[in-house]
Amino acid sequence: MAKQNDRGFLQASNRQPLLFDWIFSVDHKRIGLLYLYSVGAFFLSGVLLGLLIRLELIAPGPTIATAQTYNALFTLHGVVMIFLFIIPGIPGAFGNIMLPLQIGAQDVAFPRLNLLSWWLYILGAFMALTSLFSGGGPPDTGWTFYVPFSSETPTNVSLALLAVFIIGFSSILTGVNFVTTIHRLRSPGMHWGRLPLFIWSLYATAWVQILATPVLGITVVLVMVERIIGFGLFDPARGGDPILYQHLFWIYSHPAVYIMVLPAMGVISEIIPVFSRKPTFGYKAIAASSVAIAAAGSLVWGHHMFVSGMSDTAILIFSLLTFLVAIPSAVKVFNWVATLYRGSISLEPPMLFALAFVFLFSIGGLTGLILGSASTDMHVHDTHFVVGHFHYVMFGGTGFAFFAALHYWLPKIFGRLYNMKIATVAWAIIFVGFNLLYFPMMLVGLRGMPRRYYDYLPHFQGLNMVSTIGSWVLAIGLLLMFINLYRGMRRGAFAGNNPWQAATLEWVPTSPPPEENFSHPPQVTHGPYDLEQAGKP
Ligand code: HEM
Ligand SMILES: [Cu+2]
Repeated sequence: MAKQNDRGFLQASNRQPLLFDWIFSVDHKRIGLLYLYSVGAFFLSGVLLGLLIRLELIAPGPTIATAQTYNALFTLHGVVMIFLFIIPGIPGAFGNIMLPLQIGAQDVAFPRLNLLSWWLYILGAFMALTSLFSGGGPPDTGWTFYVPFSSETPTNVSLALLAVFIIGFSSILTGVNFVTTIHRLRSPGMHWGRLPLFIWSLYATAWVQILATPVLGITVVLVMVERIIGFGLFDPARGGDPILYQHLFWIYSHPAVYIMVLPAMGVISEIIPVFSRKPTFGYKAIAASSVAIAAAGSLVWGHHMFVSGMSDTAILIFSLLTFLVAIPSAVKVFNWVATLYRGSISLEPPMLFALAFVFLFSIGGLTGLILGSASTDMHVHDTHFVVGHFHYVMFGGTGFAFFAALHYWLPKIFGRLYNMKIATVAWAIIFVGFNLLYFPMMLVGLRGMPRRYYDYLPHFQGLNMVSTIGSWVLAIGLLLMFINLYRGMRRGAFAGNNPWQAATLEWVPTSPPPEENFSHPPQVTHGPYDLEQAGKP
C-alpha cells in the first residue's frame, strides 16, 4: 500500500479555533466538505421522514399519523430532499472540491462568494426548520406550494417560502462562480476539448442555475406578498390566476431537474471510462449533450400541467418538446454503454454505483416518457406512479451518482480507502431495497392509488406492504454504507495519490490535496481519458 500522506488541506493553517478555521475558510476544498457534511445530514433526516411516510402507508386506516401530520411529513420530506439535498448535493460538495482540481486551478474565481453561498444555504435550511415550530405550524402544501391552497392555509408557509428564496440565492451564486472559474482559471493546455466531462456538466448546470433560479425567487416572493398583504395575483378568489403560478413554478422546477441530474451524469462520465480502462466513447457528443439537455430541458415545463386546463395546442407542443429531451439523454446512455463495450471492466464500488445509476435512471427516463405523452399522463397524473417515476430519476439517478462520487473521490479527499467488501454488500442491499420500495409504487399507481393521501383503499395493501418493507431494507443498506465510509475516512488504509489509475488532473496532487492544490499551474498535455497517461498532468 502507499506510504502515509500528510493531511494536506484537512490540517492546514491552524490560526484560529478549529471550528472557525472551517466555517470561515475560503478554501474551495473545505467549503466543499462543509457542503458534504451538511448535505449528508439533511439527506439522512429526509430519509427518516420518508420512512415515517412509508410507515403510515403500511396498511389502510390511520397507522402512525393524522392526516394533517402526514401532510406536514411529505411536505418537509420533499422540501428537504429537493432544496437541501439533491439540488446542492453534487455541485456544492463534489463540484466545489473537484472543479479547481480538475482544471488545474488554485481555487474558484470568487472564494469569498463561495463561502457566502454555503452560509446562505445554511441560513435557508435553518429558516425552513424554524417554520416547523413557529407561526401556524408546519407547512402542509407539498414542496410545490401550489396556490390557491398555499396562499390560504394558516400554516407557516411564508417562512418556508423565504427559506426557498434564500437557498435559491445560494444556488445562483454557485452558478456564477462556476461559470467564471471555468472560463477564466483553466491551466495552460486545458482547452475546452480537454475539459473533463464532469466539468462540462457543471458548466451546463451553472447556466441553468443562473437563468432559471431567479424565476423561482420572484415567484415565491409573490406568493408571500399574496399571503401577507392579499395581493390577488394567483388566488382566483381575489381575481388571480393559479395557472400562472404553475407556469412560473415549473419554468424553474423542471429545469431544476437538470440542475439535479446533469452533475450526476458528469460523475458517471468520469467513472465509467476509468473502470472500463477505455477512453470515453463519443467525448464530444457527451459534452455537447449536457449543453443540449440544459437548453431543451428549459422548454418543457408545461408537461406538469397537462391536466390543469391548458389549450390543446400547448399540450401538443409541450408533449413533443418533452420527447426531444430524450434524445440527448439517450446519447449519453448509449455512449456509456459503448464505452463499456469490450472494456476491461472492474466492478469496484464506484463502478457498481455507476452501473446501478445507468439502470435505474433508464427506468426513470422511460417511465418519464409515459408521463410526457399527454394521453397516458391523464391516466397516471398525481398517482403513486409519479412518485415511483421521480424517485427512480432523482434517487436512483442523482442519489446513486452521489454515492458513486463518494466512493470514487473519498480516497482523494481523505487519502484513505474504505472496506471494499462491505461497500459491495451495502451496494447490493441498497439496490434491492430501492427496487422493493419504488417499483410497487408504480404498479399501485397504475391501478389508481393517488399520491399525497395518508390513506388508501384496502385492495392496495399488498403492494404497499412490500414497499414499506423495501424502505427498511434500503435504510439498512444506507446505514451500512455510511458507517463503512466514515470508518474508511477515519482509519482506512492509505490510498496513495491515484488509487484508480485515472487520468484527470485531480489525481496528480497528493491525497488529501495540499492547501494550494498545485504549487504552480500545471501544463496540461493530454485529454482527461488518455488512461495510459495516468498520473501526469
Ligand atoms: C428512504 C428513502 C425514501 C423514502 C422511503 C421515500 C418515500 C416517499 C413517499 C412514500 C412519498 C410519497 C408521499 C405521498 O405522495 O403521499 C415521497 C415523496 C417525495 N419524495 Fe421521497 N422517499 C425517499 C427518498 C427520497 C429522495 C432521496 C428524494 C430526492 C432525491 C425524495 C424526494 C421526494 C419528493 C420531492 C417527494 C414529493 C413530496 C410531495 O409530494 O410534496 N425522496 N417519498
Ligand atoms: Cu418536468
